[in-house]
Amino acid sequence: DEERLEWWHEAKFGMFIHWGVYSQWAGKYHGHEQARGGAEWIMNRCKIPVAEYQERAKEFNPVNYDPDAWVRMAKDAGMKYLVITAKHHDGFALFDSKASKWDVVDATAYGKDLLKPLAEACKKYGIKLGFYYSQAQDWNNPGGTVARKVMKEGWPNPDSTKIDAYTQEHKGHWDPVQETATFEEYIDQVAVPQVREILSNYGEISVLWWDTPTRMTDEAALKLQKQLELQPNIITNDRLKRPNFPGDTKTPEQKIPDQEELAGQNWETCMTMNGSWGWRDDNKWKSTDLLIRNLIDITSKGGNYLLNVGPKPDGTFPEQAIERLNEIGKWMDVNGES
Ligand code: JFZ
Repeated sequence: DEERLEWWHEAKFGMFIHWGVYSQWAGKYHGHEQARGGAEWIMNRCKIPVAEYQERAKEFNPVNYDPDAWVRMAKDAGMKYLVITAKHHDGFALFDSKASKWDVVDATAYGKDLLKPLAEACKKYGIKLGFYYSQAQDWNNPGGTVARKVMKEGWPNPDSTKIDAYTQEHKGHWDPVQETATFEEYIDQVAVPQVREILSNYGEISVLWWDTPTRMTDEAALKLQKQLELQPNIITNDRLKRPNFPGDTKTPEQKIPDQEELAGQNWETCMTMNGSWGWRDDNKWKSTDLLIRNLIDITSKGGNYLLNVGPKPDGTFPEQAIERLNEIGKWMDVNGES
């Protein structure tokens, strides 16, 4: 088991990529600036109807997508692995899926698998590839869950005029279409087949990064975990279902633990470069100096640093991200190991 994690410990530094059709909205809905949370949450935060969200996705056309350039930027910054959102909470698959029409091939103008050429580029440059998959929370494929925290009493969603009796009565859902299947049907007909697809069609997959185990059952978690056999050396995090599916790695988010806190464990701090995982231009960009200090702090404590980039809808990295990656690379040339 320790052998399986050897490359991961040596890697220390990786790139997280949050990309999907939410990048089209960039944190704005009908001129309204999303008030809370990352831009990848816009559909939920602003309670965008399923039909409207999917209508706009038809225009998604990242003609400037150059995965070769993405991977080179990661490599030049000293990163050794990359984890991309194969499917985030909006349920949109960046890959060609037979299990749902809500994928890049069937639902967008682009019409081509986005993960295939990325997998090829990773292989070419010797960068390990991982997939993030939102297993429970899915706002478009019927039967997927919705995080309940948005509807807690005393914490109304400032973005929405629709956090009302309807969402209260419908476990956080805001569109009737979302509940036209059961969670079990969603797991069997969408999540399990899709996890099989991403673990079968893209060569070696080194990481499966689960997220938000909202209303997961043991039964569903077991079914999903079973699929990991398709990639015997894969490493997974602790977000499949808590607390009885611990996975291999702990995932402190946006924070660096104290020396003692996670001593002796495998952990990875994931962090944004600005105030959002998905693309949004805000004035919260962290300085390169801070990013490098974080890297030093984390790795000196034995952790990994998974630093996020949120690409734009045309397929390019934000200039602010490119600038920071370049500067980190320059620092690596002097101070990195290899
Ligand atoms: C989740 C997602 O909802 C978010 O969009 C992003 O993908 C991020 C990496 O993961 O958000 C979380 C998950 C866990 C915690 C906080 C935000 N947490 O444990 O504090």
